Amino acid sequence: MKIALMGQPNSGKSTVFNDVAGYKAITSNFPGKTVKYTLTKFNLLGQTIELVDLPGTYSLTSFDLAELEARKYLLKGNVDVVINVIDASLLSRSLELTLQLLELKLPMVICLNMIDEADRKGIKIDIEKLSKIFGVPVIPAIAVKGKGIKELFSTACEVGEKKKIGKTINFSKDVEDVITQLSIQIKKKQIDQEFNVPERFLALKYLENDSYFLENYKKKSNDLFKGIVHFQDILKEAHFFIPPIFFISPVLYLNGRKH
Ligand SMILES: Nc1nc2c(ncn2[C@@H]2O[C@H](COP(=O)(O)OP(=O)(O)OP(=O)(O)O)[C@@H](O)[C@H]2O)c(=O)[nH]1
Ligand SMILES: [Mg+2]
Repeated sequence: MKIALMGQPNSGKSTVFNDVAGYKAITSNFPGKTVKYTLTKFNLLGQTIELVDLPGTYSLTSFDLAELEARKYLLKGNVDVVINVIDASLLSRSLELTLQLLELKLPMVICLNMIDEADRKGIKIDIEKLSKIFGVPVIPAIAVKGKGIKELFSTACEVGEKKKIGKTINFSKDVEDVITQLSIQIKKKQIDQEFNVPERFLALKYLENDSYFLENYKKKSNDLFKGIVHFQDILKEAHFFIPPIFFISPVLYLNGRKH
């Protein structure tokens, strides 16, 4: 089973990785690039786990080389489970990436790391509710002390075997309408299959003007490109959104929610 550690910089991914990898880790380069990732193999309950420690990413909307490489790695389609490592003491900021990862519809587990830091700051998190909202297991951990790591990986294996997918969080109705219309067009042209991502994820990326996905789209279908601009205009008029900021809105929505 192949498991990838994804999370924002400094969330503790490498600490989780080193806890299971010890001295066995192999550092590799992404082909042709100087960006490094680390790979290890270990056994868990009779199963061989291949674990990759990806570069820290603040979101999946990025122009930073390391972040793009991490995203590409996930999109290649051979990762069985994503462990999203988040810093419990910086929950709101961390969830921006979590919401985007959920849009990829890959089996996922959240490692709610740095529980000691959150405690020190007096932050209390309702783990069960968080897990219910996202539809994925949330495992509390203190990676520096090795706490929660065993449970994290046994849960990841279970999620990978059952191919359990989390929930996506809805935007407001008018935004959802635009996403749905664009998704239908993407599906019709089978562009989602080309990138091996859900059509909804692609629709969001196009609305954000993501250059990586946009380049290919323009070449294939210029009329659809015009359609994107039209949808962006509708959203701009109603929400004044500047594309990358768009994604933050569900986080605000979650914060405003009574937990
Ligand atoms: N207090 C506390 N510190 C932690 C915990 N886990 C990791 N750290 C510390 O947080 C810092 C960042 O950890 P890393 O594992 O390097 O984070 P990373 O996610 O790999 O960071 P990037 O590779 O830059 O994306 C290190 O100083 C760790 O010792 C934890 O559970 N509690
Ligand atoms: Mg690291």
